[in-house]
Amino acid sequence: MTAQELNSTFGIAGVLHFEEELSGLVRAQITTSAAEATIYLQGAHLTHWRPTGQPPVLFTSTQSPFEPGKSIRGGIPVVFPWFGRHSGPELPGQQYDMHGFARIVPWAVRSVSTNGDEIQLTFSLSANDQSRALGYAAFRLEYTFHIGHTLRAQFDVYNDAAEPLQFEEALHTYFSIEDIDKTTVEGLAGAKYLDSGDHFAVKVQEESLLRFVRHTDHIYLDTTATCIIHDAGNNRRISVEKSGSQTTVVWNPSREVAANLPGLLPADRRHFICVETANAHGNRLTLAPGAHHRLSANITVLPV
Ligand code: TA6
Repeated sequence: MTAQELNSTFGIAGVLHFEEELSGLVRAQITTSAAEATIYLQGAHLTHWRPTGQPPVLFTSTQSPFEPGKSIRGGIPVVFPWFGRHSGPELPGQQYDMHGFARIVPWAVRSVSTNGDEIQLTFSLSANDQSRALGYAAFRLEYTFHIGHTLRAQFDVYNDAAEPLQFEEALHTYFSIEDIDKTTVEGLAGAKYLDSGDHFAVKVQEESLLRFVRHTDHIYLDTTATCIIHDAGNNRRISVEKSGSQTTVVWNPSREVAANLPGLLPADRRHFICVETANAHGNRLTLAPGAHHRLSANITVLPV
């Protein structure tokens, strides 16, 4: 659907408006008394959420590409059906992009509804020629954002195939923080993790507060805990409460790594951390034919 068609089907005067950028990407702009938000149809990618009275909660890079087929750097990229590099058998002649294809293809808007000062938008993506060529023939995704004082992202995977569906998934959320040196993450004490920056060595988080004193790319397994980001520079805490998720990924690149990442200024690393609600590596999921799985994250800003 074009932005014009989306506006006539789903638009709400003063609250929800769709617009097309020069690149051809279409985005939804949302403004309610509780919050404002922006969602691109490509990847059903939420790039901005700000509860009223707060600075933005998500980081999106000023250097990010906003172009068809390119991943946006920031917000909540959705990772499906593989996390990181593709690890299974690959079909000849196909390109297996980092973190899967769902974040770089256009999704459809399925429904919009309001409830008090909260608005809900549901997006969908089904198997198509492109996914079939990669070996993913019969799945359905439904992704709902509940946008209000709290942000709830709900990601549903349905297996419509006669075969089991194996996949990884993540809401690869980039949080905006004032200063990485003043930021800690609580909630992962005692959890086992794979250290991606150290050849995926298996380690255990000893400290109750994770500090960012070196390159951090940790894949915590078998954890369902709520994480609290202490964003001391902004005088706030951000709670990430999750369900249907056994993996939490925490990522903040070193200056050297950040300098080589596309769509990012080296100095940006001071102003974001990713705390990702996921099922990856040893927590990858297998859905029986006809089965369904829901992953969700509730993000709330709390006072110090
Ligand atoms: O989730 C952490 C991670 O897998 C890192 O290893 C890092 O590469 C990051 O995701 C970003 O990936 P991207 O493909 O978006 O550059």
